[in-house]
Amino acid sequence: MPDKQKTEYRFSFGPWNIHEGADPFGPAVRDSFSFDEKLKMYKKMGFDGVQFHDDDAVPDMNKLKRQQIITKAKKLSQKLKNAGLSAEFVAPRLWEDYRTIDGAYTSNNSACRKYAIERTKRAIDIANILGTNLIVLWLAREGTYIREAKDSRKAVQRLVEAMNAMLEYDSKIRIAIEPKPNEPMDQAYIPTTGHALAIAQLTTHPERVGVNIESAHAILAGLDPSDEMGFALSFNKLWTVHLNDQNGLKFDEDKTFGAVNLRRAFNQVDILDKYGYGRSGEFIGLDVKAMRTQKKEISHLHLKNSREMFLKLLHLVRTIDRKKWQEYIKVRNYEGLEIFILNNLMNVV
Ligand SMILES: [Mn+2]
Repeated sequence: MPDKQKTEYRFSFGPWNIHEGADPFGPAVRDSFSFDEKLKMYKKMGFDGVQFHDDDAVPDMNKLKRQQIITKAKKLSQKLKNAGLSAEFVAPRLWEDYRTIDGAYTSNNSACRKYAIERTKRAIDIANILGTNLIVLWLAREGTYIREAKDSRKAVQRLVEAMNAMLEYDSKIRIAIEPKPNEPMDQAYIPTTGHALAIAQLTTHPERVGVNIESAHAILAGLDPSDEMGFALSFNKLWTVHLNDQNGLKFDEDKTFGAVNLRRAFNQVDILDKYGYGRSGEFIGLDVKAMRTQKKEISHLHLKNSREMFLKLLHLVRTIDRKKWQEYIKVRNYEGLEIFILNNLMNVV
C-alpha cells in the first residue's frame, strides 16, 4: 500500500545527454563541452547524480591496465566529491569496440565474449571506486540482424552466464537490465521488463538483478511505460529509470519528458510517487537528447525542462482530487474520468 510520506526526489543524467548533435546522417553541429564543464552544469540545473558509461568515467580504458583504470577512477571520485555529486551507476559500453560487432555476451566468437566479460569486470571496478553498487546493462547488440545468425536458447544461456560472472566477481553489485526491443539490432533478446525480470530468475542471485526502465524503450515495444514501471515495482526491482518521451514507432528519440504525451508522463510520475520509488535512494534519471537544431549555449535546456516537467507533474499527482477520481471509478464512469484527467492536465478544473 502507498503511504502518505512524501519522497524528496534526486535527479540524474549522463554526460552523453549534453552532446554535439551528430546523428546517423550527419556530423556534429555544436562544439563539445568538456567533461569538467558538464560537471559544473549538474548542480546549477538541480541534479545530484551522474550516470556513467564505464568509459565516460575512464576514457580509453581498453588501452589501460586494471591498476591504471583504478587510479583514474579514484581521481574522478574525488572530483565528484568536490562537486557535491554522486555516481548513480556505471554501465559497461559494450557496443562500440570491434570485438562487439556481433554482440558482446552473445557473440558467436568465444574470444569476443571473453573480452565482453573482462570489460564488464573493469566497469564493476570503476563502480566500486565511484561508490555505487549499481551496474546498468543496456544489452545493445545482444540480438540479431537475421534470425538464423544466432540461437536464441543459447543466447539466453550466455546472458545468464555473463551475469553470473558479474554477480560472482562482486558480491555487492546489483545489475539493472535496461530492456529495449530493437535498435541497433533488428531484434533484441531482452526486449521488455518482463523478459528482464524473467532472466533474473535464472541467475545465481535473482535478488540482485532488476531493471532500468526507459520510457522510450517501453513505447518502442508497444507498451505503456507506467505499466512497465508498475510491473517492476511489484517485484521491488525498479532500481533506476530513464524518463524521456517518444513519438511513435521509429528510431529511439529520447525526447524531453512529457513532450509528446503529457498524459503518459503524468501516469509515470503517478505510479512512481504512489509506490515510493526513490525512497531507497533511487534517482529520477533523465535520458534525453537535445534537438540537433539547438545552439551550443542552450543545448542543456532539454535536461532542465525534463526535470521541471517531472516536478510540475509531481505537483499535479499530489494535488489532484483523488476523491473525485475514485468516485468516477466507483460508478464505472471512465468517460467522465478521462475528461477529469484531461482537464487536470490542461489546468482547467
Ligand atoms: Mn533511448
